[in-house]
Amino acid sequence: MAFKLYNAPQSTCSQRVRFVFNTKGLPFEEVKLNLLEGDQLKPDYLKLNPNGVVPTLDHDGQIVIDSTVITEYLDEIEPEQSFTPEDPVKRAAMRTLMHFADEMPAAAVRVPTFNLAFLPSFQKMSREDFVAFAESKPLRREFMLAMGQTGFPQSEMDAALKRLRRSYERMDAEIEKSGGPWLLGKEISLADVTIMPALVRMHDLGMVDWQDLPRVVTWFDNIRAHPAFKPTFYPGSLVSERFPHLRERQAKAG
Ligand SMILES: N[C@@H](CCC(=O)N[C@@H](CS)C(=O)NCC(=O)O)C(=O)O
Repeated sequence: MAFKLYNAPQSTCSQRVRFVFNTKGLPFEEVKLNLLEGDQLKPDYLKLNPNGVVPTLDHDGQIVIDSTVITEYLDEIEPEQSFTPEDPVKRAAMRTLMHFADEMPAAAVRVPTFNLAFLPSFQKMSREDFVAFAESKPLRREFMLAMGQTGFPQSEMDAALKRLRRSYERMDAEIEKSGGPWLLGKEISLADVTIMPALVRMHDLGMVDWQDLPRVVTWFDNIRAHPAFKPTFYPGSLVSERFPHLRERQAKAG
């Protein structure tokens, strides 16, 4: 079995898949795409993933796209170290939380990420190049054009931060209901893996807003202590490592 993962070190969706690979100890070849240079929009890549995003899995020539689909696929073909509960009702609860993670924190985290991490790179582009880059994106065209080269307005930032806060509160309620320490109870599941990168990103941006939710604090400590965490977030996986202006911002904030 040969696995090739087209991904990007700092991509939150890629991090979900790397976490599953690393937990299972499955060797995989990593093809690293530079998303700011548009590797994901090149014709050969679009043949693999018409959405023009990472990650994409090539498993012995079979292509699987979409991070949550890939993580479920990996769990099906390699059930050792399973992330999926046996009980169908619990499976359904896991998938519900995976959908929630995609719709709420994973979508909301793009606003602070783009405004704080990526915007300076887009500001260096000419207006024409920026619009052409945005328009070449199958999935994120309108998102990029809405951000423009001045960034999302404060009202959008505030709304995204509120959506993130409600996501942490939802996590807190789920952990309380299941008895923890993970979202569905004693065993880590794909729900935890799916939601994880949004919290890592907010932590990386210096915008932690869950300190008053001790169950979420413990959850975050636990996932960072998981053996798969370090190999997943290898050096260069954090936006603060890639963009020096973020380190300056964090240093100023103390
Ligand atoms: N639903 C997709 C979303 C993938 C996605 O948004 N990937 C981002 C990185 S986390 C990307 O490739 N962005 C490139 C772009 O916006 O051009 C998945 O879960 O795989």
